[in-house]
Amino acid sequence: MTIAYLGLGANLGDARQTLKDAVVCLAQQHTITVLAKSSVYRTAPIDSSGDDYFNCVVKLETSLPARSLLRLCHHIELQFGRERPYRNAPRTLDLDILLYGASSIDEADLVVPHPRMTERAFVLVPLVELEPDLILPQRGRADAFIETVADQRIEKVATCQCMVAAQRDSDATATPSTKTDCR
Ligand code: A4P
Ligand code: MG
Repeated sequence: MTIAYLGLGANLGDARQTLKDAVVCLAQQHTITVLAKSSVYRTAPIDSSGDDYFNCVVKLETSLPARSLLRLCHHIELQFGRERPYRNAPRTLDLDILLYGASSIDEADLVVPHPRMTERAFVLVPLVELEPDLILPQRGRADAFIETVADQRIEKVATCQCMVAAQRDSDATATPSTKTDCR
């Protein structure tokens, strides 16, 4: 079994819902156990165009070799309608392997750790949220790179407050809650 971290990104369609559905899809694979998921972040496109992205990072345990995990990622991307008209095009879903155990892989179609992960707030911030003390193979502490991407806009998406609202509404003396977006 290997611990791996995947970066999820989307900026086409209902991107925020897609991230949620993609995590469920990963968790349904018999070869994968999802161990943790970061918050979802709204992020400015970096070297890309279109709407803001939604991004998150998932920590998982898998019996798959790295290459098979990549194939699975591509398969799931396709299921979510991924098209590749050009590099860094807006996308319904992108699944990147950020880390695969302590492995360093440098092959034509698979490079791990992901070569651009330390340049991107949309990867570093959710990753460090999940693992504050994470050490990257040959690169040192992940959190040390965060100040170098401080100019990239990223904001945590508020989590659902439904349970809090339901509790408040059950108290007859409380003001009824406003409708909450649960996605
Ligand atoms: N590939 C090589 N290594 C990996 C890896 N570790 N994980 C190959 C996944 N794929 C890997 O990827 C292109 C090729 O990279 C694949 O054939 C695979 O074999 P792709 O998903 O087809 O295309 P891409 O995602 O456009 O390319 P790439 O190089 O992964 O782009 P980046 O650098 O990941 O950037 N801005 C915001 N705010 N949020 C984003 O999520 N994403 C990108 C994509 C740009 N800007 C963004 C975001
Ligand atoms: Mg990709």
